[in-house]
Amino acid sequence: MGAGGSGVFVVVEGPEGAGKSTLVRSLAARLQAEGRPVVTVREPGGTPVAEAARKVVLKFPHDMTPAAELFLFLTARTDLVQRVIRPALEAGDVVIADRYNLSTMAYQVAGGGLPFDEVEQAIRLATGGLVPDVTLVLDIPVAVGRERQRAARKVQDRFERQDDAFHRRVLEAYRHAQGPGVVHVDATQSKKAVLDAAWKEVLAATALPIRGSS
Ligand code: T5A
Repeated sequence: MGAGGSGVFVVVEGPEGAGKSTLVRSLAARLQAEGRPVVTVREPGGTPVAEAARKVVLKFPHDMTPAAELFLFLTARTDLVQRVIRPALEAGDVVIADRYNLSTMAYQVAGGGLPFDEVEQAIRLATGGLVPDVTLVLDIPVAVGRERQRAARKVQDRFERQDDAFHRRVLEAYRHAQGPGVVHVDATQSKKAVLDAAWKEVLAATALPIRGSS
């Protein structure tokens, strides 16, 4: 188990349009069907403070420095961790987060050019060192993910309007991500195949005591 108590902390990561929200919903449904209490969150967001920070960082109509973005994302994260994620983990729930620390490393460090070590320290301060048990990194070419967003008629935020070079740096950062609990999943597969691959990893990495999983 991670640093958060007796629960299990699962994070879904990846570039734009990779299918993160879709996978979070389907993983939660499968866990709930197994009788497991689940809390889902999305970053940035999930508390009044975090939603306020989300509105500014995603919708502000003018330029913002990567450092200003960083602190808005971390304002959101620290409140979400303290008010929602830690209490849920302490209660023994499975928490599934749509984005977390790796997004900051991909977008603000690889994309925006902020220094890795200092951002890592700032993240540690914001989260109290809470790290996921499993991080599912969805892999998809930039063009395919953006086409999925277009097809879903998603209104673009400040990051989605960045150029292809920015999004390629983000993708490369995700592709190089490694460490305890980090698993890469081919997100160009069907939704069911992505869910099945993710489910196997969640079970293997956390040894969830779920019926029919042995
Ligand atoms: N950000 C965030 C930072 O810069 N730093 C940070 O620290 C954090 C936390 C958040 C933005 O903030 C940035 C990154 C982001 O730019 P957001 O609005 O929360 O933005 O949106 P995203 O996380 O980018 O989510 P998207 O909705 O764009 O993408 P998802 O969630 O990956 O994709 P999803 O599930 O909505 O699916 C998109 C479409 O594809 C279809 C779905 O049905 C949907 O239509 N789809 C599939 N189609 C075919 N095959 C599959 N396997 C499919 N899976 C999904």
